Amino acid sequence: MTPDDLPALDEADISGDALLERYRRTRWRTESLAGPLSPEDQSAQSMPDASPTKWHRGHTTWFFETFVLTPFLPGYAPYDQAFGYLFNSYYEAAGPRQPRPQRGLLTRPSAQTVGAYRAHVDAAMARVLKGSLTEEIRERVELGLNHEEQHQELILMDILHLFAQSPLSPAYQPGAPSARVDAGPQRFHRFAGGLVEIGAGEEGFAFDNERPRHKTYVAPFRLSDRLVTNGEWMAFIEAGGYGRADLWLSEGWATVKAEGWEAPGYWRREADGTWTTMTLRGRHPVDPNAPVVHVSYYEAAAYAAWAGRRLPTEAEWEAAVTASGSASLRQVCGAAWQWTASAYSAYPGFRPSPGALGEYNGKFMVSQMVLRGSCEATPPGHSRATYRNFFHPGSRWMFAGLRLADDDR
Ligand code: AVJ
Ligand code: FE
Repeated sequence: MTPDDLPALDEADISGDALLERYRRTRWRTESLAGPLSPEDQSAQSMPDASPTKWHRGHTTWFFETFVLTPFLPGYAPYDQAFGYLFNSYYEAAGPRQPRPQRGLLTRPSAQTVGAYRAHVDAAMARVLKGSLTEEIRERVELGLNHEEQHQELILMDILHLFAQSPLSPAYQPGAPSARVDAGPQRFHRFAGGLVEIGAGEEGFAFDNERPRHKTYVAPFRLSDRLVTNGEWMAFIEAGGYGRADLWLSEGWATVKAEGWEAPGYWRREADGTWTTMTLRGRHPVDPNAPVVHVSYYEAAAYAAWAGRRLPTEAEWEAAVTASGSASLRQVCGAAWQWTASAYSAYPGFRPSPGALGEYNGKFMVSQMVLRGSCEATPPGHSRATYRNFFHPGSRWMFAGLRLADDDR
């Protein structure tokens, strides 16, 4: 049994007991995700952008220790003074840290000791959550839980990347790929646009980068009711899409050449000419009806150019999924993150929080693109219509695909 099998919690219940139950379930879910992985699986790092599972388990724990326990639990003794250096990810204000590309060199502490660290912090967090909670503590716990959910997805992305390097193509979760379902024709729905409101309002949890809610003008547009499929991507490959410079952004074309890209990440052409791909269930034939995943922004933009369409802006995406009658849009959440044409930057009026937590999202607002929706690896209930994911345009180890848009002409 995992926390996903339990009935959903009432998110409106803001009592300390409810927060403690959410805390326990989120922490347990991380440990459930690590459950199928051996200590060896958990300590390897396959590339600079990916982290070992053991590091994710330690870092999410450090987050609660640093931002809740140390400032708010009188007399709290950190589990180990050295862990600040090991498990600080990128917070300059929190001190120096192990360089990200070298997290895989941390053979110590062992996975078992990281488990003990988690238990130590969980016991102290239970004391905090059973005491009287100020608004500030509540907000930090809430942020810590949403942060841990982001790392739950990263655990799966990163382990897939690691396992894809293995000649054994190990399955994280053995089993058959999900049943093939006909994707059906692609339909473009019209949206009037106009002056729309996007971003998260004051109520409820949202990351700082989703705020403030604000007005923005969107010209009339059209948006596909579904994501681009693997079958459609094969047609792009067969049409020589990866060899036509005219379809690509300059940086994209340079990356195609430098990396030798000929297909989405993890795709491999077998001796019989068919495509297979690496999934969390091991290596399987590519399902032509499933949404394409593991494509970079560069590839998504080239595909859109080839198809005679474009990617939606994040405002178009959000306006469309929140418009009344947009129930006809399929694969909004859960199928794949969807690249948008929007550069990741601050909404008008955005102010990062003071202190180290102000580094959470704001300082990354350059040279990355926004993705909307969520994917199969996203924890249930984690994403929302205003959620802004972001990655560099050349990254493709996320479960990212695309939905096409067009001007309404
Ligand atoms: C939003 C997925 C790009 O991976 O750095 C984790 C999530 N933020 N810890 C990242 C995150 C802080 C973030 N992404
Ligand atoms: Fe983090």
